[in-house]
This record gives sequence, structure tokens and C-alpha cells, in this order.
Amino acid sequence: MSEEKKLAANEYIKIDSNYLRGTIAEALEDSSTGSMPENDQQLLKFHGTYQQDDRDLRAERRKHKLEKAYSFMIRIRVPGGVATSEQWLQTDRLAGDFANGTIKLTTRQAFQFHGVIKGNLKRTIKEINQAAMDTIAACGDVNRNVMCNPNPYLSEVHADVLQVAKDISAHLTPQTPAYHEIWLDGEKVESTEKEIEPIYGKTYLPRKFKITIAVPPSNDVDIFANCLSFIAIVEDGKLVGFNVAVGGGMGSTHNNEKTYPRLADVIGFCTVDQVVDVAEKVVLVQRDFGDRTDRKHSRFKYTVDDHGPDWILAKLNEYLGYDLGPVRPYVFEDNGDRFGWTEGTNGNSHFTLFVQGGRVLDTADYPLRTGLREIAKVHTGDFRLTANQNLVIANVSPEKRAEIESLIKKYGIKDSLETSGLRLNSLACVALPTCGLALAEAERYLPDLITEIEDLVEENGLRHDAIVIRMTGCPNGCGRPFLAEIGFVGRAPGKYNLYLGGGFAGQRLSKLYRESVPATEIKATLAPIIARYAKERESGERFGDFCIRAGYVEATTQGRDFHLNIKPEAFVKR
Ligand code: SRM
Ligand code: SF4
Repeated sequence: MSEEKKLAANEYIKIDSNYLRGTIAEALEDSSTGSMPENDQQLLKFHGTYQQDDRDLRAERRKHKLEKAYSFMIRIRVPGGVATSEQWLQTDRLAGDFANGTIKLTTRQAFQFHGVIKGNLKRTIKEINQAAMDTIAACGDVNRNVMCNPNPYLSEVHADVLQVAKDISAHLTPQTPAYHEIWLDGEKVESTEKEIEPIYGKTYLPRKFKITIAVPPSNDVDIFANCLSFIAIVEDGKLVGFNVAVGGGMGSTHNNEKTYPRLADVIGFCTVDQVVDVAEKVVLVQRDFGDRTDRKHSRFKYTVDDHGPDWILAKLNEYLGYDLGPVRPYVFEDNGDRFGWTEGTNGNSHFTLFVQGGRVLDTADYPLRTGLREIAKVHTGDFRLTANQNLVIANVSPEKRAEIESLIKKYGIKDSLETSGLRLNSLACVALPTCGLALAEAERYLPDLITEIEDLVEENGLRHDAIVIRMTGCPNGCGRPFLAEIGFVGRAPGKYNLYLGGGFAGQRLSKLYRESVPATEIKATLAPIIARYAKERESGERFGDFCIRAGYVEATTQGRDFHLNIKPEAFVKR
């Protein structure tokens, strides 16, 4: 008989935590340190917050024998990415009162604060809840923020889809009273074990779980990078149901070929009435069959790969007690945002603006945060976060449009026409200085790199061509770099792996083109490829497709092939 493998350490932390309480409440009272005990740090993630330290200050503080400059990142869930003007104003206020004065719009349509010190953690989370938002399950081994296309008022279908996102989000939110007890001074509630977490149980999921809904032809939420996705199927203008896709994910580790990004498989179809049930049962399949022994192999994508999509479908049908229908036809055209003004079907309009790196802040020449605050004060519609870290000032009524337009102008909020196609289609993860896993810069460096590459696109007449370019500070893939046409992934300070050949609609993974390229050589490495693309592309041919046709990289057809067929010249010794 084979020996039972030992569970991963985090499983014991969950088991012993009394449904995510641990010693968080007591540790928050300890003012002798800015940090929290290690086990509580793991549990805090389920409550939506991460302990971090300012990595820019590490060396200096070490020199002076000081504790690291600890602070906390707080992630606010925004199901479907929709926030009211009042919620925007409160988020903006809290960013100034307790965080570092910036709001980060994330790649999963959530808000993040950075730099909240331990002494302010409880108050900040409490005030977030007072603004009718929450942070529970924004991180941790549970279902995360449910994403959906951000422009629901473009048609009634979008409104229906947003409601589905909210329903799934609510259904899969952890039930433990620990959150209320710790952060909101809630009363201790006595309940039986079975009542506490009917879906998750005591050990929650083996790993994080991510759900997304897309309305074709837009794949702006990158459904193929998610554990579970629903593709809206519209017939005669009505939402009739969803194709179900399982097993996507981006995270990998350098030099560990057992880890790889993977595209989700589309396995069946469900009706609108079934969708919450399907979401729950897929989560249960992962709860029961996901690998709890090795956290590098515990994402749902590996459960799907290990057992095969057919097995997953059969198990899902068994859990559901009925069968999913056959997959219905759908087409995705792109995974980017539509910038500028668009008109909704309800008479209102929407303005999508580019937010570099998703970071809302004021600088001397661009007072974006102030501008958005002033807009929120008069805006009667809402704000929508896109999965590309951009923002939609949504549902602007005809009476308010002139006022909003004049504020956009007054604060110099950038129109898409002033920005290159490359920049508009860029994404960068947070990376340094807050992310403890970053191997290289991303958010702080990509804007400058794009400025360099813009010279190339300009020279070659490609200024308004959309090319998807993404950078992350490590291969965890928070900016979904393996779906970009040009992807940079940090290897070491100032060095990046360069990936090419991702699909413009997020439908194909990229392939390693050059390993560990020094930042100083990136422009020269890309120059001949961009020049050839400008001259030799076929009508409508996308940059990622061209890179494959021209032989720079081979197409990656599935996650398991991600590390295969890499050309030897990718590994030039430097
Ligand atoms: Fe992420 C971990 C930031 C979207 C894959 N991610 C982290 C942490 C919390 C670092 C850590 O564990 O200590 C980063 C915090 C940085 C900071 O200082 O704020 C972090 N991830 C982000 C955000 C803020 C990036 C951004 O710039 O927008 C995104 C927040 C999303 C949200 O609102 O929930 C973010 N992370 C993603 C995505 C993209 C997506 O979900 O569409 C991915 C790839 C998809 C996937 O999950 O496979 C992603 N993050 C990871 C991973 C790799 C997981 C894996 O399968 O191996 C880690 C590391 C981990 O979990 O061990 C990670
Ligand atoms: Fe941090 Fe890596 Fe995610 Fe970037 S990709 S935020 S460096 S974990």
C-alpha cells in the first residue's frame, strides 16, 4: 500500500485555526512589533490582508538593526468590479487616511491599499465594511473576487451577467463568524460545525480559487486564466446560459517544469438557473480532489490536468445530479478594454480611462486621484474596474455628461487618442517594493520601458496598433503575462524572460523567446521583430500570431507544452 503523503503545512494551520480565528485578535493588540505571528499571517489572507514590508528600506533598516518596515496590503472585494460613487469616495478617503495615498486597481477588478500599519489595520477594515464593501475572501484558499465584463449597461445581458457574478460571489463567501468577531466587534456566535462552513468545511480549499464571467466577443476578463469561467451565451438578444470552462491558471516557478500556466478547457453548458449550483459543485470537486500535500501542485488546473477534463466533467455531473449540456458556439475577439466614451442601451454613457499600472494617485503633472474624487462627488452612476487595471466612469446620465466631461478635461484625464496602442494594452503587476515575491520591478518599470518601445512602434508606423504587452516581477503571473503577445517575467533585478506569441484574445499561451534579457537590451531585442511585423504582416494579422508565423517562437497549444519546443537560442549565456 502506498504511503499517505503528508499534508502541506497550511492545511494544519487551517485545521487548528478554529475557522480562521487563530490568534489574530490577540496579536493585533501587541504593539511591541509591527508584524503578526507567522500562522496568523497565513490566516489573515482569508480576511483580505497580507503582511508585507517596504523592500526599498530593507538594507537601511538592517544596517541600523531595526525591525523591517512592516505594513499591510488590504484587498477590497468588488464583485463584478462595480462600485458606487460613495464607495469610491470612501475608498479614496481611506487610501489617504490609512494607506500610502494611492488606490491600486487590480487585475481582478478589486481595490488594494498598500502601507497600512498594524495599528490601523482593524480600523481600516472596519471602515471598509461601513462603506458597504468587505475584504473577506479577497485572498486565501477560497473563492476570490468574482469577475465579469465591466460594461453591464451596454445591453441587458451585461446587467444579467453582473447579477450572476454577485450571486456566485455571495454564495461562495465563507460563513465563519471570525471575520465579524475580529474586525467588526461582532458577538461570538455559537453554531454547530456543519453550519459554520457548509461549502468549505474546516480546511477550506486546497488553494486559491478564481471565477470569471465573460460576454463574448470581449474576453477582457481573460477567462482562460481562471479556475472556473462562464461564457455567456446569448440567443435572440437574451441570455440563455453559459458555457463552462475549467482549469485555467498562470502561476509557475522558474526552473520547475512541473509548474506551468494552463488554459481552461470548455467542457459543457449550463442554464442561467443552474449557474450558481454549477459554481458550487465545481468548487466541491476541487475541495475533495485537489492536492492538499503540495501547494505548488494544488491549484485546480493541476486537478484538471491530472484527472483529465472528461473525468472532471463526469465528476461534476455526478455532484450536480444532472448533466451539463453540449458546448455552444462562441467567439472571442480581444482581451483589451474599449477606451473613451461608449453609449449604453439605457440612454446613459460610459467613459473608460487608461490607468497606468492600475495605480490611482496624484503626481505633479497628473492629479488623477483628485480628478476622480471630484468626479465621484457629482457622478450619479457608478465606477467599474476592468480586469486590465483600468476604470470606467459608468452610467453617466445625459444631464450629467457635460459636467463629467468638463471635469475630465480640467484634471487632464487622458483620452485614449493621446496614448499609444501599446500602452493602452499594457498590464504590470505590483512587484517592488511591496510584493515579497518579486524578483524584479514591474509596475515601476514598465511605463519607462514602453516609452522606449514606443520609439520603435512610432518609427514603424504602428502607434495606434493594439499590441498586448504585460510585465510581472516573477512567474506567479499576477498580470497574466503568459497570455500577452509580448510578456516580460522577472528573473532577477533588471533581468526578464521574454515571452512571445500569446493570442490577442487571450486564447493562446506564449512561449519563451529569450531568457534573462537585461533591461538595457530589451529594445534592441524587440527592434527587428517589430520592424518585420510592420513590413510583413498580413491583413489583420496580430503581433502574437505573426511571431509564430515568422518563426520567432512555436505556438503553445496547451499548458503541458509550455516548456516544450523552446528554441536553443533562447538560452544564450550572458
Ligand atoms: Fe497575484 C500572489 C498581487 C492577480 C497569481 N499576488 C500575490 C501577492 C499577494 C504576493 C504574495 O503572495 O505575497 C501579490 C501582492 C502584491 C502587492 O504588493 O500588492 C499579488 N495578484 C496581485 C495583484 C494585485 C496584481 C496587480 O497588480 O493587479 C492582483 C490582485 C487580484 C485580486 O484583486 O484578487 C493579482 N495573481 C493575480 C492573477 C491574475 C488573475 O487572477 O487573473 C494571477 C494569475 C492567475 C492565477 O491565479 O493563476 C495571480 N498571485 C498569483 C500567484 C501564483 C499562484 C499559483 O498558482 O502559483 C501568487 C503566489 C501564490 O499564491 O503563492 C500570487
Ligand atoms: Fe508579486 Fe510576482 Fe504577483 Fe508580481 S507576479 S505581484 S512580483 S507575486
